[in-house]
Amino acid sequence: MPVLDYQTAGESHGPALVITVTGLPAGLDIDVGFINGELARRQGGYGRGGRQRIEQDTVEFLTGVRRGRTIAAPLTMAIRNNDSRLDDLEKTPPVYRPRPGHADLAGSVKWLTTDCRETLERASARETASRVAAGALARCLLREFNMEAFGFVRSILDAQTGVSVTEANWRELRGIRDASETYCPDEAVTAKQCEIIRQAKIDKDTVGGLVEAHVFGCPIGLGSCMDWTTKLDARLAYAVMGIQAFKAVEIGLGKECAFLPGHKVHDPIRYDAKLRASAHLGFVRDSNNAGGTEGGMTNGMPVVVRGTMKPIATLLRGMPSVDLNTKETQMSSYERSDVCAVSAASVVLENVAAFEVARAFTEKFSGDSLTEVRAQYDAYMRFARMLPLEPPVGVIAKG
Ligand code: EPS
Repeated sequence: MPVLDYQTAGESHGPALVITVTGLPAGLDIDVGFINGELARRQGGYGRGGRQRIEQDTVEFLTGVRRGRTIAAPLTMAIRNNDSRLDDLEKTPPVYRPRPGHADLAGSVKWLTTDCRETLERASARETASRVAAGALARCLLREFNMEAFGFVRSILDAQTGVSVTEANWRELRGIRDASETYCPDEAVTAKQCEIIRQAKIDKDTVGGLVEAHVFGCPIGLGSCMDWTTKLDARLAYAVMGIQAFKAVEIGLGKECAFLPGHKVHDPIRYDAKLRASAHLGFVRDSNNAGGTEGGMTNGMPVVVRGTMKPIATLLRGMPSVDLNTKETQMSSYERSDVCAVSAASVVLENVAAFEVARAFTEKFSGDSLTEVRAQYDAYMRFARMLPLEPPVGVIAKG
């Protein structure tokens, strides 16, 4: 049985983006409206460039679906590019002056060309539409088991919200986020972020920021400490660092752990029998500095991941660079781009993080059909609630 995985293909200005997803069980209802909604959100956010007015990203299912449900076959989705002109030399000319911060220089040398377009078409953040589609599809499975993801913008440049997200308030915050032009669940900070982006546009510059995602309802024990490649936090870090323009990733308290002693970092455990029906089985924490993972496994608290997006490398003012053909000093090339894509990146983070949780979920609860996955999930939760299954260590069985 294939494991849950995905691959993306397609150039920024080619005919389409194509996504292959393998390892979903049969019998899963696909919520196309939800996937398209996430694609539309990725296209939005204050500070986006002209491309998003041309595109209307929607997903088309090419394989692996019958009557709106998975059939366990490799599933392929396509997102057509309206701005498709890859071979048109006039509209898509070669680029010889690499942008510092972009893949242009390293890719051109790597593939032995001086035309940066050969690299940039694939390095472009347009590819993130594919990753959103894959993540949103995987969320159809997570939602069957009451797992939900919520992503938002924490900061743009120095305009940062201190809002704290909990299981109790995230739906309300989602409403505020959806009304925010920058996808920040804080009205006052949204206004500051818009002002920063407006100024960056005037300065012909770009700005980055912090984005955050929370995944709620994860049962204890997704991921594993037995092998470093199966640690969920490691997988999340890999997935997040794979998003275009990301330079750092943090789980929970993240790098702040370095500045605090143990008793202020680790989340005390208590048991509340009234809550044993929930995903955390009644093992409650009043703080979540661990970001929902300990030993690379979910601990019943929400999974919290934060990513740092650098400012986009395409600056209207240019950056000092060289012409790869003549080696003369030149300013870097400008292509239509965004002043700020942090809002879009929050949608990408939310969906790639959800995919990694779904991957770990299907590793623990594998099955050819959704019915079998559900049976496994229910059996595990039943056993976990029955603990201890054997006499606890130190207790000698009578007789
Ligand atoms: C993007 C599409 C791209 C850029 C941007 C994001 O389209 P185009 O290059 O045709 O304007 O707007 O890509 C980059 C930031 C980049 O570095 O390439 C998108 O769909 O998100």
